[in-house]
Amino acid sequence: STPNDPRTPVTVLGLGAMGSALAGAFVRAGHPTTVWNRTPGKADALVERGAVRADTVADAVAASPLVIVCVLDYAAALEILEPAGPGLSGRVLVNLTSDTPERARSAAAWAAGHGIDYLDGAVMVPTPDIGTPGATLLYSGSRQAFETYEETLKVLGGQAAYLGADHGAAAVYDLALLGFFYSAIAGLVHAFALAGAEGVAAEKFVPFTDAIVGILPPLAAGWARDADRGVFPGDQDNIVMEAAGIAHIIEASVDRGLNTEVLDAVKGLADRTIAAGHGKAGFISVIEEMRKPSA
Ligand code: FVH
Repeated sequence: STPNDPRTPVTVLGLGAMGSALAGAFVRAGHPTTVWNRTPGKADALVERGAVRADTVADAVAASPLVIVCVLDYAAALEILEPAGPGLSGRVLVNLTSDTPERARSAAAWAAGHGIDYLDGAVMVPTPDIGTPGATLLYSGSRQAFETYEETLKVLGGQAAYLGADHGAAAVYDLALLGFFYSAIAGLVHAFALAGAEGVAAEKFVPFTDAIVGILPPLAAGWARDADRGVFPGDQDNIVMEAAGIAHIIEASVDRGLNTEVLDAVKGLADRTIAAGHGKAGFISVIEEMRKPSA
């Protein structure tokens, strides 16, 4: 088969929740799929569906021109890949493990030293979304590898975005987006706790969160423009007003014996921004504090 043939053989190393979903999508799409995992039993369900279990990493790598790795972190990925380095030479390696941009760049240097065409990547969706047209996966590094296997990679998620030749770029986007995600879900859990402290069940409360979630897309687009320009108009929201609002949430939380660590951090950023003389600016102006190391 040619690289652009939808039946390109694919190898998946790592069969945790995400690796299994990735391999499952390839099997479903009709790709000859070879799988390997440190704990071999995790391949059983995939083998029943048509995947081929490799006994060793070397056998797994030898089976396909395109090798995907998705494990806990880059230390685990390199532990798996290093002994297989010579066998990977001349193949395309796509690393869908999450880690730091620095580790992505050093993995790229390792791959270059072994003649491996290396594409770094990040999965931006949960496992049930893998294999759907709307699923976003980010890639950076070898343009040739991306263009050669773009159609095959779209089996994993229809929104396959190539972010450029810097192998660290996908990890930068990944960590920035995950930082946003974790901060937001911590706020959501606090909201459940606060409503719950007054006997409001989370399931009764949750439909109202749509009002907040719906604000975010236009707000993000406008703030992105402000952040890039370094201009923070406070005509629609000003940070003195917002700091007062955050203080009310903290006070009500303390009164109910709830944890306020997440909101304390937000209030600290707002207070330092006001102290720096930006009280009339909008909330996006806290970006100046975000750009400094933590106190
Ligand atoms: N699951 C998700 O929803 C998220 C979505 C966004 C992207 N992440 C990233 O994907 C990577 C893998 O995550 P995962 O969900 O598959 O993780 P686990 O289910 O915990 O499986 C971990 C696999 O890693 C293997 N492993 C760990 N350490 C080693 C090692 N030293 N040597 C070899 N393999 C290792 C582990 O093997 P085993 O324990 O089954 O033998 C699993 O295959 C991750 O970067 C997420 O951030 C997923």
